[in-house]
Amino acid sequence: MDQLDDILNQDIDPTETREWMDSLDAVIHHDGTERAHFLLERMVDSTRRAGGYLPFDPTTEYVNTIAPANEAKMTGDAAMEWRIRTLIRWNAMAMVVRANRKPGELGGHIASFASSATLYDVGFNHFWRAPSADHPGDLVFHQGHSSPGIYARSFLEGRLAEDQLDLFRMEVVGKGRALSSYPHPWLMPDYWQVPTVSMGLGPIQAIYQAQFFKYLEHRGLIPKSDRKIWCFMGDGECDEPESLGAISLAGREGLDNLIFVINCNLQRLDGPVRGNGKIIQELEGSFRGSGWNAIKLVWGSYWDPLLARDSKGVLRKLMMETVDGEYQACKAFGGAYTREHFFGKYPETREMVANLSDDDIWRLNRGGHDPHKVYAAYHAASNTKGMPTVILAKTVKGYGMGAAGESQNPTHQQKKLDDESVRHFRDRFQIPISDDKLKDVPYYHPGKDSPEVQYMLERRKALGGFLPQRRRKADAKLKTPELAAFEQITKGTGEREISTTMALVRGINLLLRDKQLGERVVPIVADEARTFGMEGMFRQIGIYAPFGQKYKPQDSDQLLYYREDQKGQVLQQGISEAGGMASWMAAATSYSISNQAMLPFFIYYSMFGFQRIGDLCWAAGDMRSRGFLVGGTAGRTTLNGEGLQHEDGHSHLMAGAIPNVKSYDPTFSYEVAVILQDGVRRMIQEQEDIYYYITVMNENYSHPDLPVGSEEGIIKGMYLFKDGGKPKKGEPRVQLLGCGTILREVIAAAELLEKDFGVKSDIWSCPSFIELRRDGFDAERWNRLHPEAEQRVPYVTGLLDGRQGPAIAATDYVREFADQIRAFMPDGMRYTVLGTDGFGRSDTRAHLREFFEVDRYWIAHAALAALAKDGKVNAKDVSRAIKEYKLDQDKPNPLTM
Ligand SMILES: Cc1ncc(C[n+]2csc(CCOP(=O)(O)OP(=O)(O)O)c2C)c(N)n1
Ligand SMILES: [Mg+2]
Repeated sequence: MDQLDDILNQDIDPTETREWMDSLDAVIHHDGTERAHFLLERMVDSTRRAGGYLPFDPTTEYVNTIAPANEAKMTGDAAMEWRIRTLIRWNAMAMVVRANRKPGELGGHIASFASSATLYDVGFNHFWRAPSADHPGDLVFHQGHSSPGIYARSFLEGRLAEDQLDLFRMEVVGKGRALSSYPHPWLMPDYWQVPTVSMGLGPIQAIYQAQFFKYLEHRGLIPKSDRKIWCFMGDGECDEPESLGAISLAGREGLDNLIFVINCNLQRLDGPVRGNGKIIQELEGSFRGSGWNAIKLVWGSYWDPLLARDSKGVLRKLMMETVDGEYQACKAFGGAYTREHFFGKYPETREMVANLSDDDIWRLNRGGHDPHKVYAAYHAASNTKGMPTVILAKTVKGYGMGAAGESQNPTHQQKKLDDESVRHFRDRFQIPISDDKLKDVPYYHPGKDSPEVQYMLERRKALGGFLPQRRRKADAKLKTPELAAFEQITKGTGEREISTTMALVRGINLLLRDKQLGERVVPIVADEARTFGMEGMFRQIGIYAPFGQKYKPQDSDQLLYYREDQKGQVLQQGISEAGGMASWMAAATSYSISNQAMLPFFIYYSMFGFQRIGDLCWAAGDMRSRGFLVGGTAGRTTLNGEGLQHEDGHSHLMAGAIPNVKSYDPTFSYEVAVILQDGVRRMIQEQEDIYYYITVMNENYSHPDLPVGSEEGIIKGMYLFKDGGKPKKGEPRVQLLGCGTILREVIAAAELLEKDFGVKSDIWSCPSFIELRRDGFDAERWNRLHPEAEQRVPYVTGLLDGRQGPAIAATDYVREFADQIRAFMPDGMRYTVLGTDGFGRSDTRAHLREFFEVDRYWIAHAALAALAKDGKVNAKDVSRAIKEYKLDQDKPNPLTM
């Protein structure tokens, strides 16, 4: 039997084949495998040139990529590291089991870290550098639900105290000492750097972080270094579109600072990842096809002698034929089962293990549990040049959990080990805890002077310090320009009509000219620069291209040609909002990760932001990102022709759900300027952990001057745009509120009301209903808690108090948006809200505003209806408005259309 049997059986000339094979063997013997590879590639080339079709096969045999002879030898004390790892395993398990013996359903995971402990340990002991005077530090993305293992290490290192382990997942009572369920920089700002537990967000972020490191280096903002990004993820997690969605970018840009470690324990939450296939092979193909160096780490050292004896390739054939569901069963059912069902398939393989006991067969380990093999893979990955590396490490889910979970389908949910399972775990890892203490599952710390702890500390010292650790603020103190520097956009435009998008782009251009901040501005687009009038930046500051521009751009004879440059400043991320967002997050956290504060602007179609990539936006808040998201062409009726999928009427509600996002919908150029300047001041100068969402529109109109003294109101979310004057006694009066382009309809409605009905209005511009709501509820809450103190007045209430109602608000967003301030209307002031509830559609702006009932006529009508309810005008006046303004009384509710 020969591995080549199948092929040879179809062989028309076996003697000739044998001669070729012998020649190849001779080449391998004399000149090595690289030479053999070279010759084979030449032959493939020649065959292709002769017209042969030779498709690329992206997968290799189901064995380790690194042959034993080529493995870098692990430094350090392997026995000591095994001891340390057992202690980490124990404490990680204990933390979860103890949490789940308390009342409260706290949850937690044991099985995932059990499968990846060796993968982490080898990194911590030998590869991952902390930031220090000599090195900027590596960035490690941990699998979110492996956090107990990371805490357990910190506990042994003396960074976390025992009481803190008992506060795992008890963050309310823990008051800052507790340990968060998963990596959350918001909750543990000195510890975790990246939120990873929403599956897929770690990998996509890691890719764009790696790109951003190179960007900073190419632009000369940080020195070139060998720092790396290590991203751990699960094999099940790879099914998230974000996990593999950007890997081709990493291959294309040759991100050799990036290493993915995929923990292939063959299981996800419910069961096998690829029961009927092989996840490692599948991933190898995807990554190699995308230009990655794929290192398979399938088998541990105990397999080496068997594979060395596999001269006919039968074992390899068997390994390839066996599917993951069967591999899982082997680990679940043990040595005898494996002998029978795996090795027993062929006489040659059955014979191979004839003199191994069932226990020996059980001990045949997987690559991800063999520190020597892991070390060799990490060493190769760290030294790979010109391409990113993925390590596909085969492991056992629930390793060491025995009957309670090892390779069991439900193991992912196993968090309450019984006494017997705890005893098994102790015995398996030889933890020095006596039987009588076992029932409490106590933590075990060998003492700070123990050889184990000393070894750990020495290793971390050699690598620059503890990990994980997070920097809260950048060192450099940066000053932001005063508002006066934005005069170009605080001044009115006179007759000239521009959009708020243009105003914002001008604002960014002004920042680009700032001596300190100019180089820190990072404009990011997802193939929409022209949509937002930013193509001027192409020429001016260039588009980042890691290998420069290798072609003559088609428009090179134009002033504003498509200029790509290694030092380019614009990040053009192509049609990928998730990519643009991940890229923005890298820039927005650079103050922490690289001690370099940057000022990123990601500008996109507002509909494709919070709605499409909302989970990244949430993670960005967690991660304390600082920067501007700009929802371009916003508003349900303002982006008119594009129709239902493009017209955004709700992104502010989503932005408003993220606690540290400030969101604004400005109408006028000067509002954009004030918000921009204040945002830059708070994020760059004050280093506050907030980020901004600003919607800007593509509707052109003229803009007035910044009204004196309105800055504070703009930032707080509301200011008096036009005072109707002191009302005469008995004279009806309305308070009109609005934002975005619909504020202009509000202003026009005020004119109609006065001209046609003699009703005067006070007009309020409300750039942030979100900020108003937050302020109002904060005051309300405080008042409830301090019933006898002088009561605070919500900002909105204070502004409207003493004015004559009713109040009417209209915006280009769903009614809920402006409705957020209803609770803070002064007592007795009626509040009517108009908005764009319902699916958008394409038509002219005027038609859409009529359809959604937010144009000047509908606003004026709503004001009269409210006045009638208050008894200030007659119902007949309302009817007259309906008639004169030609409002269709029988029009169906746009929500239903
Ligand atoms: C977006 C998202 N969906 C679902 C989950 C819930 N979840 C947490 S872990 C997990 C299974 C993970 O399997 P795998 O990636 O193979 O990791 P393993 O635990 O096996 O190492 C799931 C579904 C999540 N955290 N994020
Ligand atoms: Mg898995």
